[in-house]
Amino acid sequence: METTLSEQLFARARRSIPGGVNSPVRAFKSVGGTPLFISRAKGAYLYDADGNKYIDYIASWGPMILGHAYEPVIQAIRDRVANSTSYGAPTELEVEMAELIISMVPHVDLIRMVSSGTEACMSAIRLARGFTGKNKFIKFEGHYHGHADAFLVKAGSGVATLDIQTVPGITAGVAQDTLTCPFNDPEAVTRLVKQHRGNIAAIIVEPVAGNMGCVLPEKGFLEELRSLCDTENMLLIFDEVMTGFRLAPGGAQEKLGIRADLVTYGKVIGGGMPVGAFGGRREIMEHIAPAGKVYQAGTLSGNPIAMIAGLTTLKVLKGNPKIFAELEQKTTYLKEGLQKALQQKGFPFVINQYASMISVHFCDHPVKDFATASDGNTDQFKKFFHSLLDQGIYLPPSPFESWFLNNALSFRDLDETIEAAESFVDS
Ligand code: KE4
Repeated sequence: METTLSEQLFARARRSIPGGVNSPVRAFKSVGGTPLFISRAKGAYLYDADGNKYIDYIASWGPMILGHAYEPVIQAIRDRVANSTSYGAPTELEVEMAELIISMVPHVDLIRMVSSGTEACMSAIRLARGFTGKNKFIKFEGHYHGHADAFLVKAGSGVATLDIQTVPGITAGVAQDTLTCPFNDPEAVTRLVKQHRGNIAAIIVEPVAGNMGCVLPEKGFLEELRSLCDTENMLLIFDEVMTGFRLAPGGAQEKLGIRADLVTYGKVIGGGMPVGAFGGRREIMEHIAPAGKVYQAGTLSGNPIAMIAGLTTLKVLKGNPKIFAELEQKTTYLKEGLQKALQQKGFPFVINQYASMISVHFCDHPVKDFATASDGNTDQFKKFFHSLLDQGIYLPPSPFESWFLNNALSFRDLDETIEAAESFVDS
């Protein structure tokens, strides 16, 4: 691929933006090479500054579930933007959005809009602390809940990609209240709870992990977390920034049949615009200011343009629930095709899939937590990533990320992806 303009843009960007990007995972640090500067996108396709076309498996890290420039979303934004872009005052759109989300997901009576998944998760932790009066919380190694200080302890996504085990700037005072243990290890969680009995406000978990590749909860694990939270007076927080409105209309709570006390959302609910949200049952959420004293705020929270983009996206998903089954069917087709394409190449690999989340790991063992996700052949992933990129297939540039399918992907696109994997040579 000719990528001269991306290379020139990256050199220019590095002169004014740290690392040349506004979010580390975009920098291709772990796969090497020059990040592509995207100029436009439509449906399942991205087009870079040099005019190269790519089949997109990032979907803006999840939001573009309907595909890029989905006409009803674009039209809704066009119609709304003439009425100004922000007021700093309540609007009917925010009420409609809250009512729509509450109608789609279980166990949420009240919901607060914010502008990112990070804000949603950090607010949920603050609320859990304010509601229970306890300071500590448990997160799992390799799970990523955004870049708030308390979460940057053994985190996934870009933190794992850049292998930053201890993030400078996170004080001991903050880190001491963040307890971590391996995902899918109920004994480790029980030991931690016993060790800190009476001091843990919450357990926050990605119910299906997407930030160390796609890693599924093992049978009974989430049920064990639910039971521990019930017996130890802790809140179970499902971080559904990725899984929400992707796995099912009601997200992981619906798909897995597990009740969370608080749930965080992001990505899909903004339709590509900056939106996050956190919600739960009334007795907890009523502690949030101004109803209660747990302060949380945001200038652009519930922004009307972001709301109309998210509302339009969610209405399409609510009105066409078959989209979830279509996405799952396409992902299963892709997994089966990749399985066939790679299995005769003589090197070990594992493909994890859950609904429309999927990841390929170059290793000879199951990937069930951060330790096993970290034990893959990263050089082989780099070569695989670039081999497919050179063939017009744009995968997430890190082995510590889930791929995200969008529903604009055709079976021809999937076949092209499988054919590209067939021609991958681990040279
Ligand atoms: P944001 O603050 O990036 O909107 O959301 C943070 C977040 C919270 N929870 C989960 C489960 C998430 O996956 C994320 C963000 N996901 C990454 C991709 N793995 C965002 C991409 C990026 O950092 O640029």
